[in-house]
Amino acid sequence: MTAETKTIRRIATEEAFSIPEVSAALRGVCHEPGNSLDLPLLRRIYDAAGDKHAQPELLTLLLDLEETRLQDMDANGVDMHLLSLTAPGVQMFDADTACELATLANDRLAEVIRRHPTRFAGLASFAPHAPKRAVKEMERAIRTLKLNGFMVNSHTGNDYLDHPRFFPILEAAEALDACIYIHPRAPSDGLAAPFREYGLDSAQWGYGIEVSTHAVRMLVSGLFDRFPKLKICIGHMGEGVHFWSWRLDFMNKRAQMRGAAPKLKLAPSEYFKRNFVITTSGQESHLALDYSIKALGVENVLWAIDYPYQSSAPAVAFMDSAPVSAADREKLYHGNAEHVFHIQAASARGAD
Ligand code: 1DF
Ligand code: MN
Repeated sequence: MTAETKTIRRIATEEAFSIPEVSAALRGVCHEPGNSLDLPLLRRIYDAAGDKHAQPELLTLLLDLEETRLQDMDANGVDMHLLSLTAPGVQMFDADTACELATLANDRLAEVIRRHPTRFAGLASFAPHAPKRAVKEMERAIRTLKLNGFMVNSHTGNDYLDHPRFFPILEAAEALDACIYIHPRAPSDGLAAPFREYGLDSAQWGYGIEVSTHAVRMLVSGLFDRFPKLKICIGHMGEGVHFWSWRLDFMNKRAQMRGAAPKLKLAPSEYFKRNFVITTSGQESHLALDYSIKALGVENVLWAIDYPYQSSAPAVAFMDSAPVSAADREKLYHGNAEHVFHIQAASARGAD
């Protein structure tokens, strides 16, 4: 660390946790019949006895909030984790179980934040497949629990957020001025076939294709004309979406002209700049960071680790050594997160 980076406030924005009740329910999902592409990863984490590539240590780290995690944060100069219930959240449970477990996870999240208000903030979960109850929980999470936004793990029952059944959720997020973080899960059933080999199901490739497809569906669907103030966050340096900006805009115009896509007020890339922010979770490339800042503006890029799936030290080293100005590093490390997720600025809080 240099003198510049030693005292900088670091807020990591895609940091995963779980609670025993959700973890037990996910173990149950591992034993259900079906061919969901989320199962290989779930089995490695939650059904360790049945998998020769098991990673049970991940579960220990996910369930821990106040011991190893705080030590890891202290050791690496990480001030705050913006916590979220790890993927796939509650979205693989039946609607009743999903509502119940989302409420429980949000309550636990609010409790740990109350105990450590300078170390943790949190994104609330809800059950997208029960939109009416989801809206109630969203309102409770922001107004009563004072959480900082929402986490949705991509598709729900193979539907994406451009599906009108989810509009009440988007309307609520916009009205609450609360950002929805769209985190990956494995590609939906219709997208899954080519991802079943070579370990492509999850973070290597499938996660990015799933979320970039989700984001593009939202961008070209017209929903940002309906919900112009809706804020969406995606990780992994924007899942590659802005690399395609020129071609997406050009080809979307053609699709509009032949009547295949709805007419939009703005080009897809303009909605991406206006309505999305991205994080650096698990994508520690200075080249990709530089491109992202140039394409989207530094205000739209937030730092993340993706703990415990990625290690803190290299994520900190990546951002400490990024070739950006001191002012931009402050934005990337905490200023943008404070703004987007309504996290109190350290200066407003006083020294501690
Ligand atoms: C992995 C990666 C797992 C990410 C995650 O949650 C996750 C992984 C289950 O590498 O197994 O959130 N990620 O965001 O890249
Ligand atoms: Mn993640």
